[in-house]
Amino acid sequence: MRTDFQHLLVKQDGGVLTITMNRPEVLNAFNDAMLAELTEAVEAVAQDDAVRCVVLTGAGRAFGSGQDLHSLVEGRSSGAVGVVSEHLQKYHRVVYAIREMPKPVLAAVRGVAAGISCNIALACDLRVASEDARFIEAFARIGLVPDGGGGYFLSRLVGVGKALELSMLADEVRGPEAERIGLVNKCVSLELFEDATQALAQRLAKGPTRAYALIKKLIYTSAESDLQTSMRLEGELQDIAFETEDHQNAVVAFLQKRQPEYKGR
Ligand code: T3D
Repeated sequence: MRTDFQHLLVKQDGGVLTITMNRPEVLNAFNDAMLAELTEAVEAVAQDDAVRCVVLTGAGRAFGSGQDLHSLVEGRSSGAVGVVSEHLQKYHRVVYAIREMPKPVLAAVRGVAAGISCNIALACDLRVASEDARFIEAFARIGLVPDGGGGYFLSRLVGVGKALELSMLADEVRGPEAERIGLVNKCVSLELFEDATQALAQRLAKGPTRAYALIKKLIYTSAESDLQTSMRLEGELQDIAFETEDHQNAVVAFLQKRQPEYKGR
């Protein structure tokens, strides 16, 4: 995949590809160009077998501040933004690409994650936050509803009651509270943030990647289905997992009392 983006920094370290949204002067707010680049990068990395974990983060003091409100106003006055639901489909494409990515996607959130940036973090499979992280469903502050899948992700992560509270009051949730209510998987101090993120990402990148893709499918599908449907799917996916090199080698490694080395195959 190309790496010469205008508003993204892309760096690969072993099996981990880190995509950094890079408009720090506006706290990494999304303009159309950054959104198009993020879509391109996320879709491209899905096809790259050398990448076995993706980290999504923001440059500077924030993860992201949502839709760029300057662009929104300009788009409105020029007529470029017409029906907003059509514009939202561009965001939905990124959300789907993250969810369908056949490898783990980790959001690394320091500072503010507001509006649709917050919900893109929630679309990721796992989240690490720093203690100074501030999750804000900022939409109601400007008279909007949560978009980018917010209505879906929030209630599943924190329950309907809390989802309503966060969406209506649009108060910020700091890193430690986000961990307590299940909005993030792990909250660490700012000093440990980079190391903790990379350690988790490298661990995932050295894991059984094909099983991880199947696990994503099982867990996300099961959240929408009954037990019978889930267990039917579990059988189909286990048939696939059973044939992978990683599974077969891991069983041999166990019997030989050594650690397995997963190849992602
Ligand atoms: O068309 C569609 O697709 C509609 C979809 C909408 C989806 C959405 O995401 S709606 C929500 C949009 N986002 C917001 O409403 C958040 C707006 N920003 C803020 O409320 C605050 O900036 C924050 C709470 C995020 C952070 O506050 P703070 O005090 O840490 O920073 P700040 O000083 O407000 O911001 C720093 C700079 O970033 C500042 O610029 P300046 O004054 O230094 O030149 C500020 O204007 C700029 N900035 C922050 N957020 C945005 C932004 N510029 C453009 N768009 C932003 N969203």
